Amino acid sequence: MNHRTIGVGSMIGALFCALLVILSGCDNGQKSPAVSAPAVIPDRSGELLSVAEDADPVLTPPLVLGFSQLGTESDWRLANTESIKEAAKEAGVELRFENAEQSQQKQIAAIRSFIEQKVDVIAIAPVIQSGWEPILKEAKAAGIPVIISDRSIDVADSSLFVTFIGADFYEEGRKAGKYLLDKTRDMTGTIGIAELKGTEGSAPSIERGKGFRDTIEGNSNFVYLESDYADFTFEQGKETMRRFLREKGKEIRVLFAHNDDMALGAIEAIEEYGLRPGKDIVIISVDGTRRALEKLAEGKINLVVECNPLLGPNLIQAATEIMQGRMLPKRIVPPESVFTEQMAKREAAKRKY
Ligand code: GYE
Repeated sequence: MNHRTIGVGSMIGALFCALLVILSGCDNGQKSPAVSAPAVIPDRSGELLSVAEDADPVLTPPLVLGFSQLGTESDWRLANTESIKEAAKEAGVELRFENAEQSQQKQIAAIRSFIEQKVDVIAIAPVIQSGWEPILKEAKAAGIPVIISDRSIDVADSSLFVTFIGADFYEEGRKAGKYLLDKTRDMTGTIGIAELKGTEGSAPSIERGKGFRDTIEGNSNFVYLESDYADFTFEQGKETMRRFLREKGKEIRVLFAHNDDMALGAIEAIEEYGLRPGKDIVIISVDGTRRALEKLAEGKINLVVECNPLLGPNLIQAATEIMQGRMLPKRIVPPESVFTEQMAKREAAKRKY
């Protein structure tokens, strides 16, 4: 048996909590059977029975969380993974981690394997927005609660997941657009925009793009000269920006990059081309990684809209609360701001990722 041993104090605490849950009849509104206190998890009833048979009630299993991460494409993603691993470790949660390398098929396979393993909770950072219904139905049928983390999904039946923990990408796009309106208010003539979009079909790319467009539309000075997907990576950002410059060269006055890595790649392409990033071309980016804040401090990026990758503590807390039968909000949005050139130096110095 691989159950962890806990102290007598925690055992009394756990029994007390279990009793409270039973007495209060509390639930989290989910049909999932895994909604009671850890001591009475139905999906693991076999194991719990064996605890009783062994007459060794000081043993309790750790919460098992299966997490399907979408990939390793950016500094944001690496910080996100680190945050989740750290938070799980601190809370004594057993994390089963799978990296899908940008493939939805791999994510679906990982989720199916988590179902077979009978994990307590499944969390998914979904690479794209659509196509999740069938596998989420399988998880629901198995009684395993699902948390959506980072990127939103497009499903008609919202009972297929317990909560979505992630940023408001539309608002991030709006912040970028508002800054541009302000920054260019004294510019005359046509203002040519290039846009580096993230992964096609992904929530942050769709929403950031929309928030930005909705905010600047109505101002007839703006013209989209170029807009293409660069998969949120440095390399593709650089390659795609090289092409934009070859095609539209000096007409480009603004670059909106949907993340920092693509902006950093684009900066190299702009310098190669002989223009000054941040001066000849206004650059707006999203995330707030240290490398981007350093470029902001150098004046090579003009604004970084923050997107917070440190979702680990929220995610682990949500998984724990689900297992305790607590009610969770359907949406949990981390606090986020923007970084301007003035604040960049100070922020870059204390940035961990
Ligand atoms: O902005 C980007 C990453 O989903 C919010 O994905 C995340 C985005 C983030 O690759 O850097």
